[in-house]
Amino acid sequence: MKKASTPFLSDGNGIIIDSNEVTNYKGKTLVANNLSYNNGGAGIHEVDSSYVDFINNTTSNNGLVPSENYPEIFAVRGSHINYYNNIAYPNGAATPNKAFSMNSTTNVAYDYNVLNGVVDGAAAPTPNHNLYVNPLFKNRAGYDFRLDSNSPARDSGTSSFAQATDNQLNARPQGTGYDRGAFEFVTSAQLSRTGWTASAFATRNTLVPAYAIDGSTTSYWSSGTNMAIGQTFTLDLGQSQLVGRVSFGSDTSGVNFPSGVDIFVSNNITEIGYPMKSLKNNTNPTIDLSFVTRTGRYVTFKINTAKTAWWTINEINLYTQ
Ligand SMILES: [Ca+2]
Repeated sequence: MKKASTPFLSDGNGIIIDSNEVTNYKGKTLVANNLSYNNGGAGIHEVDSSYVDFINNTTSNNGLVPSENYPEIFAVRGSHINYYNNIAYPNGAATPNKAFSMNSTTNVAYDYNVLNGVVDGAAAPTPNHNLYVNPLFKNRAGYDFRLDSNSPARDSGTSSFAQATDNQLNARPQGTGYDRGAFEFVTSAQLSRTGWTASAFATRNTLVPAYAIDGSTTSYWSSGTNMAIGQTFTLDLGQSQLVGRVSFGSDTSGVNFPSGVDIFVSNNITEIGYPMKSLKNNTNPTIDLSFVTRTGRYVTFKINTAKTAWWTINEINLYTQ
């Protein structure tokens, strides 16, 4: 952004807690489980504020305004501030490449963070559990800031200030401990079909929705009508579970599969939110889609492209990721 005092590009922070001391706010502030990336200013910025906890945030690729060289996490004045379990990974364009910068603050505690860049103005805590290494995101260039299976942030966070859920409202901790960063690592596993029920907008004679979840790829559900936008097929998993990958095939016709389908994971069968994945221009009878793992009881498949063919599903497989 531009402002009167600096009539050029400046600032533009992803998250800023600004001047709560000035406004006399006396309560606590929690900033947790956020992903902040590709901002001109800092990923997370605190100015003239007190009693703020920054927990389990991931900040990366920020400080993009060349003249400003903002760090990923920037603490300026203020007091009684905690930084725990965060990941800060500068974009590489700034000089120096600052992960964490602090000036004129008092009573600031920071530990158990992954700080993959310069730290200035902040004495290292004693003992020091910060890691000064690459956090190993799943795909940083592709903006997938979940943790790679080899990430040093896995299970290495502190349970102090621990959050019960992560950025996707998945339960923490998974594995042997709390992770650092916004996304708790989810181990890949296939979900059991026990307790599942299926329903569909329409059914062809005896080719019922249950055939899509009976464990056999030869039996299938069929709509018996051409595919039109908005048609749905819904799985009720019986209870909330982690879902991050969906695969399903069709009958043997070679045509009775969606050209386009949206996948939703939700805990409310009617308020299904935004799609976790939106497939279009599909020509493959076998569909396999991965997305950020979400906790939900209902998996909804919704046609997003009309097609002159029946909709069939021979067998649905779900995975945690
Ligand atoms: Ca089947």
